[in-house]
Amino acid sequence: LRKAIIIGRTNVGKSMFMVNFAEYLGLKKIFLKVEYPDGKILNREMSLEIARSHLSSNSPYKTQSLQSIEVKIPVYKGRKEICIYDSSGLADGIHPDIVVREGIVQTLESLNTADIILHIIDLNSIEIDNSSSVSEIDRQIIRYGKTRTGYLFIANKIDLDKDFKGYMYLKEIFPNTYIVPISALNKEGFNEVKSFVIKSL
Ligand SMILES: Nc1nc2c(ncn2[C@@H]2O[C@H](COP(=O)(O)OP(=O)(O)O)[C@@H](O)[C@H]2O)c(=O)[nH]1
Ligand SMILES: [Mg+2]
Repeated sequence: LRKAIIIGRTNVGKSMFMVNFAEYLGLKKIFLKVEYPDGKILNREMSLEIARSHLSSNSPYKTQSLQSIEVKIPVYKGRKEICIYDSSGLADGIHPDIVVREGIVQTLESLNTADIILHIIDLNSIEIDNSSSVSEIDRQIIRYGKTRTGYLFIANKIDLDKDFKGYMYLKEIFPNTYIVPISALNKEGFNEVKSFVIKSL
């Protein structure tokens, strides 16, 4: 089974993207597999509404372990099953909480075995003409992405980005990186992501 992993800082909309993208691809229900850093695995079934409200929130580090869902994606002559992993957020420096640290280690380890890496940044956190508003961890992931196939840089919350100013600024500071603007909330830009995933399978 091909693996796609969603990574990025906390609160950028990773969990929201996973649930809404799964719905966009035709899922009517979420069968979530949660893998804890200690190896324990839990399977949970929930409606899309419950998944949205339980998995996505504005409290940081809501997602503390790897969680995944299997979705079928339409490809040439049929459908292919892929597994989409939602991960706990990455942060600069060393987080004081051990549970958070373990989650981060788990996220980084899973990068090696991923076929597709969907790296999400929050446009709402970008300040125009302040290049340090793009964190060091995001810059590192972009650099790492260049060494890999199947890497996509996604700029989320375009619905909050007035006149696409944040998106234009990102394009300016990363001129050699393909950036896909989306709204995970409103399911905008999903066709671009879907095409990329299909192309990478
Ligand atoms: N306006 C807007 N809010 C979003 C979007 N995507 C996610 N959010 C909000 O951002 C917050 C963090 O989302 P979440 O999925 O938990 O982020 P995660 O920590 O990266 O998994 C929640 O309050 C979401 O409702 C988006 O496209 N637009
Ligand atoms: Mg999350």
